[in-house]
Amino acid sequence: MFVKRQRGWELPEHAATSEAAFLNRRQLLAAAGGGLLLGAGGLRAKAEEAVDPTADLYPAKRNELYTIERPVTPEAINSTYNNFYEFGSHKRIYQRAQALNIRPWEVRIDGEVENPFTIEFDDLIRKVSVEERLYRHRCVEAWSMTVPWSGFPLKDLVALAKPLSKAKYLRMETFHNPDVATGQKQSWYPWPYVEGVTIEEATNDLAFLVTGAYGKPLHKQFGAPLRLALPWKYGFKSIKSIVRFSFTEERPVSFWEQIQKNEYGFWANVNPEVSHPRWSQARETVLESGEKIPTQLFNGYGEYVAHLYDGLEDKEPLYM
Ligand SMILES: Nc1nc2c(c(=O)[nH]1)N[C@H]1C(S)=C(S)[C@@H](COP(=O)(O)O)O[C@H]1N2
Ligand SMILES: [Mo]
Repeated sequence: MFVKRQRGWELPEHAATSEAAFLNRRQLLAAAGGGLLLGAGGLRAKAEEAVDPTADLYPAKRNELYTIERPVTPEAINSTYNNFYEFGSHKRIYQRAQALNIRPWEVRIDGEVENPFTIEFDDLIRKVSVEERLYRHRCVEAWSMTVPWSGFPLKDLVALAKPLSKAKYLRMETFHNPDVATGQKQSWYPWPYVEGVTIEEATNDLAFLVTGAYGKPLHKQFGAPLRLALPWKYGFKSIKSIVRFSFTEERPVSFWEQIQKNEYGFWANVNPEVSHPRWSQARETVLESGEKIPTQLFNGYGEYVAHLYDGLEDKEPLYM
């Protein structure tokens, strides 16, 4: 059992959203003017970008099927306000995250597949086709942003993996290295970070494996070199810095689900009408403006994904 103390996910709504509200217009302008917020960590990241072996893939061609109805969140804001508990349970982890070594980066594919295998990230990315998509992102803490992600459909990785018919779920795991990611020394968390989806969700067109953002290889704080984007679900489902994909018969237990399952369930589909036990999900604070806007069912992606949940409504807590 872990010791009872004040933790990030236990903050009341006003505290959970205060940092988003705190990014006021003046800071937005300061951030836009010269990328000053990036600091030393950002400069180091820039130097590494120059030698990134995937740099030739960016900017990737935009897939116009995926559009947003509000402006893209400025990179300087989005890349300095991150949830990445491996580097700390607050939002200002971008400098610490630069300690993550993302080369070489091996990805393990195992479980119920024809042949388990390990592949270098740089080989994996050459087996797929990278495109750009504009996606909304809605954190369970009631803030949101819009991002130009680059990457490839998760279903393309599923196809490479060749799952057996008994595989019903895909379980994903983040790296585990407490020497580099000091948040992982906090032993009351069930490291490594784990997330999971059904095979139907994994092969839905919207499920996107992210390798870049803003026309460049992914910043470390975004979960380089490989993270997920599931824009119809709360942000914690979009696992960062993935090292392992396992196909399973049993439903995997997610990191947050293990910590507090009545607040952060397996399904976690966005729904403005289903409150978090400690705050309303009806509205969201736009990261860059502090504006509060209505939250949409499935974060506005119902036409793509609503059918995945037909017949499950009364059986499963789909929105928690
Ligand atoms: N491994 C890992 N993945 C993670 C998290 C995390 O702490 N660790 N945080 C999640 C949460 S709560 C959100 S909102 C998004 C944040 O992504 P961003 O920092 O790129 O905005 O990442 C998700 N993926
Ligand atoms: Mo989140």
